[in-house]
Amino acid sequence: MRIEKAEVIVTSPDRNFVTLKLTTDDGLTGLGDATLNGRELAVASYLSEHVVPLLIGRDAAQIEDTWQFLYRSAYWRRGPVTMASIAAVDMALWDIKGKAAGMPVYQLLGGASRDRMMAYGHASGKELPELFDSIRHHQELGYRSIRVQTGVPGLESIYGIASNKGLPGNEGVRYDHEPAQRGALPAQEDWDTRSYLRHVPTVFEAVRNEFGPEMPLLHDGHHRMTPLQAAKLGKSLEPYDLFWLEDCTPAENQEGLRLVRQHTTTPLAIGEIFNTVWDFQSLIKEQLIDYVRAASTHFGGISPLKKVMDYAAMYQIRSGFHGPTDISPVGFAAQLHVGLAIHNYGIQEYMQHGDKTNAVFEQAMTFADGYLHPGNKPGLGVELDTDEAGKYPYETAYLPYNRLADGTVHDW
Ligand code: GCO
Ligand code: MG
Repeated sequence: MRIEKAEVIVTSPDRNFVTLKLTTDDGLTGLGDATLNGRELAVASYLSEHVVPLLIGRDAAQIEDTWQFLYRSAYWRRGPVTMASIAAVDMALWDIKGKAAGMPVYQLLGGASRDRMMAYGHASGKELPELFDSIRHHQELGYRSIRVQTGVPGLESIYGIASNKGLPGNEGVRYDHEPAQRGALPAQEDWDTRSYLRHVPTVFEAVRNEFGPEMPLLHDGHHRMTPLQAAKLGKSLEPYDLFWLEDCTPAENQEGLRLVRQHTTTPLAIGEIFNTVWDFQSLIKEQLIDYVRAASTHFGGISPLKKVMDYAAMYQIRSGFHGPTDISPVGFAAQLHVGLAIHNYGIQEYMQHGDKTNAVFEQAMTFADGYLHPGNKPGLGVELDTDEAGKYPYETAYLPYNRLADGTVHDW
């Protein structure tokens, strides 16, 4: 079974997606997600200029060998563009292997370790009443676990709030198509860590008073704090029993997590911008985190995701894979198959794609009562409608960025 054709498809139904489609000489097709939010065309070009020529004629059954070949032969290792490209190839080959075997990919990874997978959704509101409405709305959609983000007094526009902007029809309720905004330049948001640190505990107190102690609540710090500030936030949130505090620091400074860990028992999740198993090496070995936030798409695909989770299992660290809408339905399916198969599944972020995206990508995945399942179709269970995809050419879109009150650029 040889790879005969490799196509890179860029489409922008609700947002930009980069998809790799491989076809074998016996007519099987496989899909892989290579979407890198705000830098999509760099990955599309890396794939078409440098990877596609290497794939033609290769044995489609050799997933591990192809991964190692693309990783090691490039010499220049890691980085989001390279790893998203390798991820797309890896996923597409798993998809083909599943179809060849007549089995969903999770069967090839060891079979299901559970019946269904708990998901969490994104509730947000600039003020408490909007936030409470958003939490109720998510409960009505079936979510049992909910991420909570709010505005901060004095700050006009910040990460994670649906009421900042939003597509027509989705304002104030969903954050699904955010945060990348179509347009020639990135939007500027503002930030003040001290105001944030004062405000967030009052929000969680209000949410617990309104919704009770039971519901798992999550929060994303989005890389903005120093280790000391993150330690302080973790401590001040302890009374509200968070499921996790995510990306409390930028995490390039991995030693900083030791300080956070020594000061708080709030569980920590990190890794959505990590690209390889090695980025997690010391964080897992030193037990500085509780959840692995990698996404199959930015982490080199299904193969390394399974490996990092097996390593994490030795330290009782669980999965919390990155599942925003900038992971395409293909990348999302890939990590659902991993999540169903591993023993140390934790939770899956699920923001829900828009209708146009769902028309481009036909999906076997299901979401019911707050739980996900990848479905039982052979392979990943996702097919791409090329006619639909062709209706939506690439549109320039950038993620926002932050400035402090004095004009300094800050982590977004
Ligand atoms: C999350 C993430 C996203 C990112 C987005 C950037 O926890 O889901 O932080 O909201 O900001 O994926 O492209
Ligand atoms: Mg995040």
